[in-house]
Amino acid sequence: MNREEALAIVKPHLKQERYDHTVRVMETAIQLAQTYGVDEEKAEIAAIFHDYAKYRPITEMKRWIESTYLPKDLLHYHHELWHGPVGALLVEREIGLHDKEVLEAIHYHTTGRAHMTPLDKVIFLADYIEPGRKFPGLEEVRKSSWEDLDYGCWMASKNTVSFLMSKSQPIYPETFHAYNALTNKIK
Ligand code: DGI
Ligand code: FE
Ligand code: FE
Ligand code: FE
Repeated sequence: MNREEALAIVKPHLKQERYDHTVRVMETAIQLAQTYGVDEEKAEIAAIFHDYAKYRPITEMKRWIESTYLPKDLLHYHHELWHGPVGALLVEREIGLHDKEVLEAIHYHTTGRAHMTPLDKVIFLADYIEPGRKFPGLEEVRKSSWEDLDYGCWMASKNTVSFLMSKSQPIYPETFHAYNALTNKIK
């Protein structure tokens, strides 16, 4: 599957603004992959499909979580966290994409996880820094992202945790696991 084929497959599943975000994540992910010696084709395909399940009805995502191997604890957290894991499942089932590394990068793109792979980090960070994003503190993260992949991910993860805490939101364990593992990794 080449880039054009993959984009054509994902397009009908997304709104225009989300499709435009996807293209920017793809471009950013390829640049990060080139910078850090990560497989560019895997970064491209994972980026294209990372938000594949973003617009599935909440009830459908809930059913996929209940009826498959997906972690049941997701059901106790915000449904915004479901589209990554459900997306990985559906990209495998509906698109027939079986690359485990790509599927895991899609699965964990929102929360991160402990001991993220380089491909996980590229997708997690590209989703955070793509040029259409506007978060407080983003310019600093953008700058670090091209100097040190772990440091960039750590800053993105730290910002997300701080933001959620400032809003008194529950934080999913994997989000903390990502933050803790990255904190131990940077010096
Ligand atoms: O799908 P996107 O909008 O491109 O981005 P995303 O998949 O990274 O989702 C980002 C949202 O997920 C953002 O609003 C922060 C939220 N989020 C990330 N980790 C957690 C979380 N929300 C809660 N409640 N708990 C988390 O641990
Ligand atoms: Fe997402
Ligand atoms: Fe993200
Ligand atoms: Fe995204």
